[in-house]
Amino acid sequence: MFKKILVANRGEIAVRIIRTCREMGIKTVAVYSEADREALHVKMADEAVCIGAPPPGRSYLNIPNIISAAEMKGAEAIHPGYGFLAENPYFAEICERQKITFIGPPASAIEDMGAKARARELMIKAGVPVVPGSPGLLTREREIAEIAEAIGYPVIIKASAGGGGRGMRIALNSEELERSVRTARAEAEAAFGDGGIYLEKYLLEPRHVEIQILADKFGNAVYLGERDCSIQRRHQKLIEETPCPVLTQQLREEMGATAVRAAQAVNYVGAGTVEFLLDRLGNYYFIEMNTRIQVEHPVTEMVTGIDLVAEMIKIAAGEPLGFKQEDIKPNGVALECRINAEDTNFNFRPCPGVIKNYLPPGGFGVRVDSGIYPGYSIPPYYDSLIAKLITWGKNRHEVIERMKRALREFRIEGVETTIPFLLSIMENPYFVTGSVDTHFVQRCLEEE
Ligand code: MV4
Repeated sequence: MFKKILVANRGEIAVRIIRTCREMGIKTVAVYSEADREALHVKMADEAVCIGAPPPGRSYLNIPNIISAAEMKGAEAIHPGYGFLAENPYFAEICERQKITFIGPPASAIEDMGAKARARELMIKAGVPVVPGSPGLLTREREIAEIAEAIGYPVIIKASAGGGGRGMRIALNSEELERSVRTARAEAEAAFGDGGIYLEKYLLEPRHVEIQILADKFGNAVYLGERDCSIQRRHQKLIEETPCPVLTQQLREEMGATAVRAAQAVNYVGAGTVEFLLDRLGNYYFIEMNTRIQVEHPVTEMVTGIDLVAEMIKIAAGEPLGFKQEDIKPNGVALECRINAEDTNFNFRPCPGVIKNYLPPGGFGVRVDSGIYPGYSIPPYYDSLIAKLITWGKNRHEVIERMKRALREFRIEGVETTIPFLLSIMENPYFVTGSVDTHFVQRCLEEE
């Protein structure tokens, strides 16, 4: 097992990783930008190294500085968390070249899944259901119209280099198609330096259901149930839950086996998430795979009792999975609310500032993952997630009542937060009955 790990991230996920390392007897090295000298992850790690100026490109994305910090401190492995360098195949490769273990999948798997059109092709080949659309990248203009005609409108044009909702365009009919394709290409080129696009049928009101998987270096792979992440706003998830309230046990097992097949098709190793869209008829379609630990991983931990960060570390250290599919028996229901420093009255604008008072909730079935503390000043350079509130319950009713109680207990003063908005969702009748899809927030709560 590793003696020392460098955590190449900040905020709640850096704290999350440090906690598990401590439980495993592994020393930690934090890295931080000049804006994060007083950050909690810096205080909690055994050692810390400043890696540059506040803008991410000059610190948390600065590969040479991070590699140097690892070498200087003698860290044998790097955990990238999520965002920043977590899904950068070059970073994974450079780590390995410098004889530092990247705690994540092989660079080739990141690459295969990172190019979304390529991922689609590989999934089709592996027999994983995908949304009807183009086989892979779109090339000739003529063929685009033909495919759209064949699958029927509306269609969605997605950037191959995009993901998570970035670089998408919907075309409602053949008149709109040419323009949508042109804009999508231009946007993809501008945003990612890669104008590659592909096409899918645009599904109306799907649910976003994702499967957590773990795979070791010996070809063993398991799924750890699903997360329903349908409650999002502008492609930012707000609330996640497990199990998905509409999945039957049969569908769950089928999607789980499919997710494992998807992972095996790219020789996946580590923790990963296979994203599906689920329609009202119970059809499910692969859309993307996230090759990292995700923000919403705690809900899976709460029902399975498995520490996903510990599993990632053990897998990276070359240990075989310590359990089989039949050993994984999810228990109860878990919810996660993402608490952002944002002013929901002003279009969710970020609200950096000093935390004057901070009193997190507690009690049975309540977990808080956060990187803030009283007196801490939230810098303006990074994303606005300041805490994740996770609750567990025997059933959906109990977990929602517990979440409401915990949201009301939570005191964060000094900055505006999304707590009141999250509470309003917990009280929304559509949410309470589980009747939501990816357009729920826009339809029921924004009405613009
Ligand atoms: C879709 C879709 C419908 N049909 N793909 C958004 C996040 C990214 N992971 C994929 N996303 C979607 N992909 C097909 N074929 C609907 C979404 C979607 C969405 C699209 C437009 C506006 C808002 C949305 C919110 C959630 C999901």
